[in-house]
Amino acid sequence: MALGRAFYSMANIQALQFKQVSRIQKVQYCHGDANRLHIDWGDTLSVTVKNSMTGNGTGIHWHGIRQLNTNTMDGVDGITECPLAPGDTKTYTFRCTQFGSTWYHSHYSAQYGDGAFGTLIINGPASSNYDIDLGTYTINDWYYKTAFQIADITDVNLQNRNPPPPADTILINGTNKNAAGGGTYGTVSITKGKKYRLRLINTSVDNMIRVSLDNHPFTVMTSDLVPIKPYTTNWILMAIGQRYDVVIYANQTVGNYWFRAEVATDCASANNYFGRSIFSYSGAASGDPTTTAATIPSVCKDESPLVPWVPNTVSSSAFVSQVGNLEVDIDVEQVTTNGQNIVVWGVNLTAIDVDWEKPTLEYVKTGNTSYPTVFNLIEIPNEGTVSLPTGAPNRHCINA
Ligand SMILES: [Cu+2]
Repeated sequence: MALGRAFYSMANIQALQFKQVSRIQKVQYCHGDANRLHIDWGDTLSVTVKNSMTGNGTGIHWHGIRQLNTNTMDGVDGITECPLAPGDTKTYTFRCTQFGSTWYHSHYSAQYGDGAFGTLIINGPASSNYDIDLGTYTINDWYYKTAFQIADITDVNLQNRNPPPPADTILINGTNKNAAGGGTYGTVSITKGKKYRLRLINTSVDNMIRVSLDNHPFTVMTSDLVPIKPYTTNWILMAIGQRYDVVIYANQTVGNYWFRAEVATDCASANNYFGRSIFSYSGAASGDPTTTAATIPSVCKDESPLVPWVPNTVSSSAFVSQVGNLEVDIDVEQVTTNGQNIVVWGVNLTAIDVDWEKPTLEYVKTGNTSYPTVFNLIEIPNEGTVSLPTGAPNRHCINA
């Protein structure tokens, strides 16, 4: 659906229908452009999701969105809700108290790896000036097998202490040419002299990815949903789920320039191919770019300096007084099913095993404190911040 200004209201009603079109078109789970949602900072977003699949549950998680007092809208199957059965609908309603760029995705098993995701822009102040907003620009790994097939292969690999299989290619804004020359490069039209805001999001399943636009350094202005003091870089390293908004100054010779997405092998990621798209100045002749890449970094480390535009100093004394160790690791459990051991993410030496029919939040709502051990609840003494480390591989499992 086309989202016009009329949709920006306190009763912002938008509809998404999840229907698997076909394997090849799996990024079109959400029809047309309806998967790009826009709203203003402070407004209440209301999205009705219909599960039109016939053999899968679903649920939509709003990545990075604070659900203060709206926990039931968090969309995490088995934790805050039961999966939507085929034919079910649910309306997610919450207030957007943050602003910037983010995404939403299915939180039903590995389903988002088949393309069940979209992007969300919450309009608000910016810490760097620009003329034109190009909107969201997703970067993701892509497998020719289904996400559920890849999840099974990954389980077997991990049992043998091997990494997940490499992805087959990288999609930029949902498209790329493959190694055999099939497919299409995405093209972004720009005009010399203008400054463009581009909202980069890594929606991968298992790949950390670096991106760059030849001859055009990025001025980085937000990290996730936090405006930062702008800094300039040729390449940005994006972990799974991360968002960086950048400004690109179209001040180069009129022509066509490669936008590059390269898997970060130094971050234990693996992909059989690479991503390319084209930024084309108005007035440029058509044709593939012949530009050269800036030197690519090879050390797996966070972007820096990430300095928030508005510092928010929080006392760490309460945190320090409660801090404890929480072991997070991949374990091969000595539980055998069909002749194979089970590979699990262990948090505090226990794997989580949710019950689709009895989400954790239901226990809270009914005051039932007899949580099964496999729910892996970790009690914290007081309300407040909990910080968990993340590691490789399958990082999004814990990031969510
Ligand atoms: Cu997420």
